[in-house]
Amino acid sequence: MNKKIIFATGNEHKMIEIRQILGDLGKEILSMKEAGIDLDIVEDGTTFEENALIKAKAVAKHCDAIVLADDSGLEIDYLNKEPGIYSSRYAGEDTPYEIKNQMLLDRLKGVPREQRTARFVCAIAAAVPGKDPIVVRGTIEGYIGDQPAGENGFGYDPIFYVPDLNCSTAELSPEEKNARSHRGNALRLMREKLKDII
Ligand code: ITT
Repeated sequence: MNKKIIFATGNEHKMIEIRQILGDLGKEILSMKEAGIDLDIVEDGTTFEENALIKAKAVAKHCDAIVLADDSGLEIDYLNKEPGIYSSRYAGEDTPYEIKNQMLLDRLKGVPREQRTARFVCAIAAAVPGKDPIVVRGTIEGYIGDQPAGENGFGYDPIFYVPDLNCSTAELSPEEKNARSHRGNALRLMREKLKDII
């Protein structure tokens, strides 16, 4: 019986969402850093699902725990689904998001609202000792606004707007974002799949 879940991420923002949603599985949830695992994993898959599996399997080799990993990103339809799986590397890994977001806004200048559709995608993979790997996908549909708004969240949140609320996901509280986000939806699917087998 594994008592721990290790989530293969170095992103502290993700860990907050993960702990809130998977907390009721009754397992200790650790980030890779908290578990003392320091790996540089090459995410060379061609889909979110492949990359999530690559990360989960790589970490699972180094521990005897349930390992979860996600790969997520923003797909903008007008830009042929860019930045997609390259979301964190778009315009350079270390480029501040104010600049990355402004670059995307510039590329969409003059494009009408109905052609600014976009979605956040999150694939989560689970490597459970002795079981077949599990992969799930969650999404949230929205559109790219005309300007950044909001201070919450991270990454592309200030430019990603939720149609029925007409505000960006950076203007939502963490609870409001979790309730509808791609990662929230994927984590809830994963929680249902895991709860019977762990
Ligand atoms: P790990 O690989 O260590 O988990 P990461 O930040 O590089 O951290 P990803 O490879 O999954 O994570 O890249 C996802 C990128 O997509 C992330 O850096 C953001 O730019 C964007 N993204 C994903 N989820 C997001 C969200 O909820 N809000 C805003 N941007 C998000």
